[in-house]
Amino acid sequence: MGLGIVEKIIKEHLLKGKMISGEEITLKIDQTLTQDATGTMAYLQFEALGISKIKTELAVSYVDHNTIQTGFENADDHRYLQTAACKYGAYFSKAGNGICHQVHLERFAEPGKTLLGSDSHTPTAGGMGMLAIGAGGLDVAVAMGTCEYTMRYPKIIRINLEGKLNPWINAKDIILTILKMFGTKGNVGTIIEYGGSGLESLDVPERATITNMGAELGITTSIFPSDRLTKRFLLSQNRGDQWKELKADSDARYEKVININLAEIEPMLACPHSPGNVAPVKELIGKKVDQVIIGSCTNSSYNDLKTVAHIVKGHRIPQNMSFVVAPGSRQVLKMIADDGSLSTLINAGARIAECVCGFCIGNSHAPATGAVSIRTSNRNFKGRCGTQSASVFLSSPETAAACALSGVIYDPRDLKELVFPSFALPKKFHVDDTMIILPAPESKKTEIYKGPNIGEPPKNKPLFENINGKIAIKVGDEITTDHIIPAGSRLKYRSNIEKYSQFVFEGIGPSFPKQCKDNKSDGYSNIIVAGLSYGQGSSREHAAICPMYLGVKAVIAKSIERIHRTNLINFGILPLIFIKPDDYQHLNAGDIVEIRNIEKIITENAKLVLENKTKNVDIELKYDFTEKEKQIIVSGGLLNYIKRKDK
Ligand code: MIC
Ligand code: SF4
Repeated sequence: MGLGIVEKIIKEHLLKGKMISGEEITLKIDQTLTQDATGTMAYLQFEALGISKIKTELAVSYVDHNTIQTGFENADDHRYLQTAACKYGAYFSKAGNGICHQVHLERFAEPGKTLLGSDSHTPTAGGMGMLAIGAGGLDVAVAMGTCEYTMRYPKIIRINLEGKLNPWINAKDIILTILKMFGTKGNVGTIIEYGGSGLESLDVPERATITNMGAELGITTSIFPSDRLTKRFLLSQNRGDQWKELKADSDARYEKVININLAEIEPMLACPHSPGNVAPVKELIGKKVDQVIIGSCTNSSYNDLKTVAHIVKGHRIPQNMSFVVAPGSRQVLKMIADDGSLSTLINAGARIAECVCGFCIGNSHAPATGAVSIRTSNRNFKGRCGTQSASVFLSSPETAAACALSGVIYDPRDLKELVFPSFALPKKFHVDDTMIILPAPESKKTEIYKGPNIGEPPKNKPLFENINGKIAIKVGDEITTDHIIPAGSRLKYRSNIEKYSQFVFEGIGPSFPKQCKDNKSDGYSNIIVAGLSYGQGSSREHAAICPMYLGVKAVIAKSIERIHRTNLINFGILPLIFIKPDDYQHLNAGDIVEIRNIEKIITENAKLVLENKTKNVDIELKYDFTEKEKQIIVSGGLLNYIKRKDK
């Protein structure tokens, strides 16, 4: 029987385990990436592992998230990361060089290789035919030191994109359509492999827009074949020698095959407050828009920005509109500067932002109270933009530009006086890697710098035999990592867990940290109760580290998302699931609960019962730990586990 692309890459990288859906496998990791918001903790943990040198073929440390620098903290973190990269052997991409996923695609991604990144949008590199997976910083630190990553063998589904997109329709509309079909819940443990005749007209940056937002589906990753267009893209980035062909065998088998006719796709919008809340633009036409932002790792490529410039050329955006353009990388910025698009955008009234995450992570360009913002980014969770009352819609650059021009939600197909800008990718991109610092030779290695904001990674104790707990908070469905630990203005505390922990559940339960402290001093462990899809969104392990720091020992939910579940385990917090979802109603904040003999139960795969002492009811919970996960939990987290193993 033939193999698909995912199977081929996994087969070539399989270190342990069987290629059977659900089995635990260990993969060889070729490349890693970190960004500054998760990277400081990842490198602190790498240091704590006591490994002297990075072992993967390539590791890149990017600075793209925390660049606001309203105090010394961010700049100190950047310096720490630069010195850590120098000492351990990573490439260092300086602030201003671009967003990690955009730069990685341009300069480092290689077909057929594996990439583990401490950012949930790492699968962007799947557009290049890489098996690219997002994980917590500690998993990435371990991969840098051991070249290994353990996960469950995925379910692989195939989506055939057939035909051709109509004018004014962008790859973003494809992934929004897929999000409409699949939603953001219930896709855990799946990898999507793309194929079909439509690939002939989708260039690598367009494919990367699609794989980027696979993160919003909650899947492990998604991937495109490596073909003629991949080769052309690599050649245009002066990296033709890194091309290799990668295609599925014609008799490859998949769990499911879905066909999508590209000609039927129309402009789409993800409506507030979820990327899965998708509707056709035509249903929302005429709604007043206050802000339009083009950028983020989803849609900030050269062609995206050139297209936007073409649409607004010769016009001025309305006086009450705030129009922001953030190029994805320094390469993109230089190229729009050289071809005149930048000046077109400036003439139209655009505010040009840095080539960083910025607005997308909520640390700048927060909309006004109650404003409507159209963005080309990938997440519109309530409050993520920095304004709780704002309504954020996600769209293609074409739709966003049409809205910027008209001041209302507008279908780009109605821009009748404009010729559709079908730009081919340039034959040569502007290649200048001078803002990437190469790993230093042995003789030039410097000491690591740590500013006063950088603390030690917190330590955890091994699992208690009995959890005598109190429910510190009960939350609903689809609680994202942005709800658990906000980014935006709080981002600068990423390297200072004690301080950052004060903001856990800031938007939905601001008394949580105090509650945890009180429960702890009364002798209780803290418990979080949640509904469906807890921990959606980012890979930020702070959503587990900070609760761990506050004494949380278990999360009991109807379901928990993949990266967050692993992060909980990595920091010694039990992810437990209701067997009967209705039992959710039998647990409330303040209830005193007990679980006895946990280590014995999980090692013997026995029945796990939680006793709610306040309500006098027993609740059966399920868990599904691999052998390694059991040992990690019992040790009190991955760092303790590794140290114990090394003794
Ligand atoms: C995000 O888009 O939410 C982030 C910020 O890039 C996160 C990483 C982080 O929180 O540092 C992600 O997606 O993993
Ligand atoms: Fe940065 Fe936004 Fe992409 Fe996250 S989703 S990496 S914050 S641009």
